[in-house]
Amino acid sequence: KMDLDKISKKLEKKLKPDRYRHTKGVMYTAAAMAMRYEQDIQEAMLAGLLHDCGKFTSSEEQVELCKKYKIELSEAELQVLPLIHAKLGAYLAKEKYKVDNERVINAILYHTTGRPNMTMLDKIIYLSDYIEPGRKMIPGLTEVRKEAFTDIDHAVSLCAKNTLEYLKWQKRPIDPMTAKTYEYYSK
Ligand code: DGI
Ligand code: FE
Ligand code: FE
Ligand code: FE
Repeated sequence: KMDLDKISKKLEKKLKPDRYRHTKGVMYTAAAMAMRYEQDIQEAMLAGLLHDCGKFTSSEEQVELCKKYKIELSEAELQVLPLIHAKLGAYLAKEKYKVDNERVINAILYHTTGRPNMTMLDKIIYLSDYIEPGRKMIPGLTEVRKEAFTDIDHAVSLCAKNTLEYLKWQKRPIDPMTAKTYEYYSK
């Protein structure tokens, strides 16, 4: 079993400096949210630390790695390459970083699209990814940051709404899971 320090050192070698900085930002934000919502702090930090471990290489190579490891990709994922790192990351966390905690694996798996009826850890990672201190300022971020520590479900709904609006504006294809997350949390 690897501890946070050991995984952190591995990731520092694997990830680009900006991605590594973001990863640490998500890890500490997840720790703060775990404190606020009385969740396991170590577990939140582990999920935060590993959430983007699939992003150590290009999308094209991520697709190749999924083939190699026999990770099945949906039609949507093959069309929307930025989604793949979540699935690849969940696999790597389990197989390469020896995480045997299913809650952590799921939080990594759903950190990009979210999902309906998320666990507390899913929400913490989904939101920490969006609000960590190093994220560049975008409209609505201040409100999500505040709501993340006030009303977590409302924060998820705001985050999903912002993401969906941004994707529509960019005319990018929308993964059904991204849409379902918004639908579920906007009610
Ligand atoms: O890996 P990060 O950059 O830290 O963040 P992330 O894993 O949340 O992925 C970010 C990108 O994924 C962001 O630009 C929004 C995008 N995304 C999320 N859901 C969808 C999506 N992109 C498309 N095209 N379709 C989606 O449904
Ligand atoms: Fe990510
Ligand atoms: Fe995200
Ligand atoms: Fe991230």
